[in-house]
Amino acid sequence: MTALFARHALLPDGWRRDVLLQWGGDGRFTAVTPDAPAMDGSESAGIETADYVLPGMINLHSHSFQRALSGLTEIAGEDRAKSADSFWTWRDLMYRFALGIAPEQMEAIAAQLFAECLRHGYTSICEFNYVHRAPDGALYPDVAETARRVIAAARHAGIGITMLPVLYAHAGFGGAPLRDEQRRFRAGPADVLAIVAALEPLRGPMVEVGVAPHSLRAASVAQIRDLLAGLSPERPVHIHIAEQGGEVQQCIDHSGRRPVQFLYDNLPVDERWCLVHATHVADDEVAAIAASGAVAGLCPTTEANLGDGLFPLAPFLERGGRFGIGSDSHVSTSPVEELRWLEYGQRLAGQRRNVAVTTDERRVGDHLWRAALAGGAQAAGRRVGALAPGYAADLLVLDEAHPNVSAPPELLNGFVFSGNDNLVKDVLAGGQWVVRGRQHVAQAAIAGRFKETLANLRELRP
Ligand code: NGQ
Ligand code: ZN
Repeated sequence: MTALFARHALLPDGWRRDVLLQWGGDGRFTAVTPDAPAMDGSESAGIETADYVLPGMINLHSHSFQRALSGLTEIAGEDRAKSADSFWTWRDLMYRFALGIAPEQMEAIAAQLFAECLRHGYTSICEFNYVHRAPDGALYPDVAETARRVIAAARHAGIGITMLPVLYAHAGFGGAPLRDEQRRFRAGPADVLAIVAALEPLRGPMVEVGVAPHSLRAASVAQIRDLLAGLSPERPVHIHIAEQGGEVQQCIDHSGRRPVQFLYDNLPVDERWCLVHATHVADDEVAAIAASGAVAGLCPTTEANLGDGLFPLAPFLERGGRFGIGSDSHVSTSPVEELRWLEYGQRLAGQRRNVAVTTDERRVGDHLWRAALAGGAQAAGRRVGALAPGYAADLLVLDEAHPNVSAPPELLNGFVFSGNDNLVKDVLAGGQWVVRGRQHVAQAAIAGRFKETLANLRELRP
């Protein structure tokens, strides 16, 4: 099957009727034709039909190994002082876990994560990969060992991936040496470029490779410059930018500037950049990000889980800012939940309704889905996020029989804001059906390996 007839499909110019979608063996759409002749009896013509079809979502921020920790850090420490449990205490637990995982375990965890992401409507992922070294801190014989494992998991599950090997050199601003428990993360500009070079043969329609300076805490401006000097100019660059109040203060103490200001003062930030957790931003920083065309990488469920704070979405959208969503620590693997939290956080903080809209698009669900597709595609650096010729053949078929699925223009608002059932029935990624009838096609094998891996990792878990 290399074609699908959709009675309703979300194309770049909006909802269209009777769309014939065709793709080739390279996993890209070859033709997308609205108002195609009715396909009654199409089954006999060998063409499958669907009622409601939309582009698959891009998950622009993932640390896949953290999927094995989700749900396990929700226990308060014995010290009940006001700030005893924080992002930083969570990070200590996460570090302890990261120290003990073997590469094949990373692969098993990532495969489970990616299958879940696909079932919920993500067809692309950006992996911010920083566990590079062996538990004793030595390089693996293959510098790209862990990156390769995560890419293998993506291939197995059938999700498109942008691998972002991480530059990680310091424990804090001003070049503080790494802590012992960060020894697996160590990678300078030359190490990251060696990983990028090793992964070069894996690039293709389903795999892209960019880079990620971990944060302004973990990478100096000089190191980021060296990294960029060695990389083709079109490759994506992601960075954690201003997630916690504490790191904003450390940046000010170190440089006299807030993180986004410091970044823009020192580096040429443009459309290839994705600023992950641009949570704590002043008005001039909101304006700078929007004007630069960089994507704000928002991860609302993780940011809520870790007590980060709220990104000022309304002023950012007013300035034409671009954003996408990521599941980061994977406490949720649903784009619906991510988008819902994004909007609801703004409503709660502002005591108002219907924030993520524009004058042209007043339906919140529609604006959220379409804006996150565009921003996510830009951050992924792959031709994804549109049902259009030349783009990856990634699409979702929603369950037409479900009471929460109604015809456009209601469809996306119902999908994003109504109920908790997963409305994604079938998923095509890179021209392959990877989810059928809500089941991932390799679910039993992937889940079996994941459970076995978790059992083996039991003593490492908090
Ligand atoms: C990470 N996660 O790299 O996994 C980070 C925590 C840090 C989030 N920021 C570590 N959510 O920022 O130092
Ligand atoms: Zn992150």
